[in-house]
Amino acid sequence: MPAKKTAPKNKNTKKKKKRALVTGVTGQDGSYLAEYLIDLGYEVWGLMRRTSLEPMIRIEKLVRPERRLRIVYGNLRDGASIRQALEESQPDEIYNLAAQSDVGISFKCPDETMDINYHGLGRLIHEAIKVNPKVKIYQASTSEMFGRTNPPQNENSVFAPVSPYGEAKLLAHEDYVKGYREKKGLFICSGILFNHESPRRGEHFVTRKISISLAKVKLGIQESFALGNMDAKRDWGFAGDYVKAMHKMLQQKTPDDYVISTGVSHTVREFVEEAAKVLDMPISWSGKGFDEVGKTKDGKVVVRIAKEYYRPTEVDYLLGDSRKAAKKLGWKPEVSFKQLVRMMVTADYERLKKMKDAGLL
Ligand code: GDR
Repeated sequence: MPAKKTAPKNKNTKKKKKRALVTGVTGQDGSYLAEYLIDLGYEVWGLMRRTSLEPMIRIEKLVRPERRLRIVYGNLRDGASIRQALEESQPDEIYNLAAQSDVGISFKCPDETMDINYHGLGRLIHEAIKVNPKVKIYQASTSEMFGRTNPPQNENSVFAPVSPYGEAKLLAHEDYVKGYREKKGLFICSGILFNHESPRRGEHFVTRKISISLAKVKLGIQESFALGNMDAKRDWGFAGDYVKAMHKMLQQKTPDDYVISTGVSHTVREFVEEAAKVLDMPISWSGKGFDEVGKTKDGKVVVRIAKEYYRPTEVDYLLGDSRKAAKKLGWKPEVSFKQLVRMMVTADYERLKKMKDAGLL
């Protein structure tokens, strides 16, 4: 029998690696996304601002060096620098995660927040379509755009932001995501992400502040800590789950917007309670308003309220309805609230314990 003919091996038929540019790569989401895309076989470029700090010192903590993240310099506040970064990285997909992302700080720096979160996306789009008109763009939108709209919030809910952060993100969503998609045919998606946390969360966000502070209390490094509004309700998910949704959005035939959330909401107070339980240090509350305190079983006050952590205007209740993402993207969160709290608290406790044992704290 004649031998079956096999096609000659041709090196040129090797599929070209997809290229992704991630802005905000040093942040929580950027680091998870970069790792995820590298594992999927992407060539990943991370946009970083030039600073006097040696960048690899910070980035090594976030993305393991053997995964070969490529760094390109640029700043969303400077169009020319973005252009150079795009020319060098030649991305098929751009994930715009860079932002002034602290809602509380946005009241103190509204102009800077607007410049990065709104105009920054405009600069990125203008340069990106010159370099590659077919580029696909993911924009990090946010549940803060819903502001005071009643829960549950989904893609059809009214936007009513109450912070400079939420306002800037909403303008970016309306003018650049919807505007460029509808009028110019750009492939651009908004991920309307509800709060998403992890052991890599910035230390000023409330979940990480709680996990670090309670771990310090447990280890005897700190006596107590202060919080602001503990009645605020948030729909907290795991950032590692959420970056998968970002990628899925850009793999669809048509660009669209998606709410990404868990559909479960808790108060800040409940987050404290759950975190304290993980440390086997249950907390009970007494007093009201600014006089409320959280005490351990032996009566030690470990949580206080401080006016300085209240915001001029607050988003009271966020609860996402991400049925559209489940149906169209096949996306669902995998980590529950309890698992998330345990993950964060355990990571901080173990890290701080090592430092304490080594005499560093
Ligand atoms: P948020 O997150 O504003 O929802 O935005 P944050 O963790 O800062 O606040 C959550 C809620 O906790 C209340 N709070 C405190 N917040 C902080 N940071 N520090 C405190 O001491 C404190 N005490 C109470 C806040 O008032 C608020 O109600 C995050 C950011 O990541 C945004 O960039 C993102 O778009 C949204 O989540 C989805």
